[in-house]
Amino acid sequence: MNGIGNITGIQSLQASPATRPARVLQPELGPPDGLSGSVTTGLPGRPQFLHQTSTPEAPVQVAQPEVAVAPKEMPKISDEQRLIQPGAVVWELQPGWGHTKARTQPGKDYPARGNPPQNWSQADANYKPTFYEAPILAKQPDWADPPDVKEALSKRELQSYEPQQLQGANGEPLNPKGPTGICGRGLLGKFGANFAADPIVTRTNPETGKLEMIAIVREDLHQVAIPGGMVDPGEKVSGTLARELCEETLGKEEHGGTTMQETQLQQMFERATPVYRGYVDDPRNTDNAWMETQAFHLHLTDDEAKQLNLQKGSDAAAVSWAPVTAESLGQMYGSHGAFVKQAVLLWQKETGLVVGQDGTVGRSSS
Ligand code: RP5
Repeated sequence: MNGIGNITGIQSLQASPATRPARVLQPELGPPDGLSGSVTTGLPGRPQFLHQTSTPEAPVQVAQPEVAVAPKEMPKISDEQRLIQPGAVVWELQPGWGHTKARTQPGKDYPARGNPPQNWSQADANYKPTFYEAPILAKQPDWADPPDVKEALSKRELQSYEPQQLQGANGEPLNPKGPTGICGRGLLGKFGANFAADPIVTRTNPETGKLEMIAIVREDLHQVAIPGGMVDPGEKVSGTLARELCEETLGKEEHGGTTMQETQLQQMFERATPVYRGYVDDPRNTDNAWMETQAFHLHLTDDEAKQLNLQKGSDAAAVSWAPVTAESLGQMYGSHGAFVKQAVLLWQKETGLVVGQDGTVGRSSS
């Protein structure tokens, strides 16, 4: 197995079929940390970030194109050998796509998903999703809503990056991408969107000349993933990105105070490239609770990368610099392969470099 897959070796809600459109609420989330100016415009295939309501906290940082640390002789990469074909759009990130795993893969300890209909308009009286909420939710942890949906939504507004927001007859939020075969919240604490952030950190390996990313093997389903995590209340997204990277890949104890390295990483994430914001095709998603994320890309110089001493931390069975290859992208958790593809697409445009199917960084031969 090539690429990221190698790191495994190192170490009661019933969704009502009668849906009605919910109020479209403008989330307060806004763009993170002064990055909004570079989010919406320009490049083909770049997702439009909806509901941009807040004002950036800092002036927009225009990322300078980074020249990758390249081997002396850069290989020529033909169009056929490219990881992403010229003019490609990351289809998985377009509206209507990216809802496969949430319909077919059960999360850890979840019941089987059955055979959910394709969309809500096909979810008639015959659609009977299985109710599942993880036992931990009965203990009402502080990161979760109260079990009664009406009580939960009387305390907060529903927020989402997705343009379509639906609610069932009892006010329960309905998955914006369609039915999943499971109702209730599953393992997710909040009704509706549960917000995460995903740091895509890459380098060009000076010895192999290949593009690599920091990848973990998740503890739950043992799939290769971006070391992302949930956004804490009131936390800046750059803070989440740095904290999760430290907790999952640099051996920092969960919520163990802010280290110097975390502060430096947070500053670095303030110049990161926004890659995606919206629904994640996560195996934990249900009809009434789902993951949404903001993914950012940071390409490190060799010196910067050397300063990171990768050690597996919370939620990670393994961590490694792993080559970004066509094969490894297809094996990643949730929509993570599509996020990394989008990051590579943008990075190529920014640097003029080309990434091959085996991760080799080079120049276009055309
Ligand atoms: C995914 O779940 C997100 O993309 C993010 O990577 C992750 C956050 O959940 P935990 O890793 O905290 O479980 O949907």
